[in-house]
Amino acid sequence: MAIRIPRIAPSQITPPEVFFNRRAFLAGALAAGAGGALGRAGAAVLPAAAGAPLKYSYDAADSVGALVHVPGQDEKPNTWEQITHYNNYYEFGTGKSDPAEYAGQLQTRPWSVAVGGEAEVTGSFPLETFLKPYALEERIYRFRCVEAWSMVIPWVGFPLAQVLKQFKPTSRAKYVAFETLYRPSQMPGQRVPILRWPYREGLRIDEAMNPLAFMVVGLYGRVLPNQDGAPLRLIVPWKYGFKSIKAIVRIVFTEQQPETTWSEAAPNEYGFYANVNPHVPHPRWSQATERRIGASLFHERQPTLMFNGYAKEVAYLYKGMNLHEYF
Ligand SMILES: Nc1nc2c(c(=O)[nH]1)N[C@H]1C(S)=C(S)[C@@H](COP(=O)(O)O)O[C@H]1N2
Ligand SMILES: [Mo]
Repeated sequence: MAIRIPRIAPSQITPPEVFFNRRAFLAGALAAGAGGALGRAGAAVLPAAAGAPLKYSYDAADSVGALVHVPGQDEKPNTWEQITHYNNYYEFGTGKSDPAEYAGQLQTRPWSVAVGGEAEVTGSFPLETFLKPYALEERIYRFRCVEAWSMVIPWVGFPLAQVLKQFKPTSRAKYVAFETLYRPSQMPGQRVPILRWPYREGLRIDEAMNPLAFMVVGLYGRVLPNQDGAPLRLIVPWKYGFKSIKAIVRIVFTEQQPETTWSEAAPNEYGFYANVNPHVPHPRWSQATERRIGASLFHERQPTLMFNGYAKEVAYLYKGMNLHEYF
């Protein structure tokens, strides 16, 4: 397995408590405002380079870590505005602008993460305790929704593999399952049975151990906005976006493949694997091309890349599997 993620110097890595303190003023601003204030607060503190070509660096005081070189980093990242105002987050409605409008009401502190199942270490942990062991880095990844739109997003977080090292799944664990918060009082979409709540997702353990699988707490060097899955979400860049579950409160190691929300809702349309694959059409549309959010009208669609461009890094996981069957 060839993973092109160079080591980053410890000096370039920010411990989570420093990251959150440095940005406490922003968190305060976000907490104080309603959903509508989110975009304004975010815009006010955005680095000037937001949306600029990828090879910029944050100013030293604001740096959250090295720019980690992964495929996709040659592409221009989407703007803060695009990433925070074109979202899928059905807990806040099914419209693309609903999350930006309504997710501000979700209280992300206090927050705790429960870890259970087939692991040596289990329990319920305040978010601060859960995050403590991990150094934060920035990863600029392509992001591809099953609906055939895409973005390039500079996330801040830490490899999921480090979480597995921390909690030590036993040899019986073959999968890791994730669950989103269930709080209909602050997540109005959960008062409507459009999906079976809470939102659930999962990966095979070897997928979770792949260095590209990423736990996210930030965006553009800032605390993750609620509409993008604060305070903690998963990003699996070679899979369709619905695998990248938001607002995680539970992580369970299992022997059996876990039930996942979208594959349960429409098993013929959304599989457990959900690897980005131009050769496997969705039953209702082709996946051969994608629409990059913000692209010029003259370049409306671009070819979908196998495993979203991360084939070198992840293809070994699916050797011998028929990806038409395990879609
Ligand atoms: N809990 C939860 N997680 C979720 C979703 C959701 O509705 N609820 N939508 C998924 C889908 S379909 C996509 S494309 C991505 C969108 O992430 P973004 O809004 O940060 O771009 O989140 C995924 N994670
Ligand atoms: Mo999606």
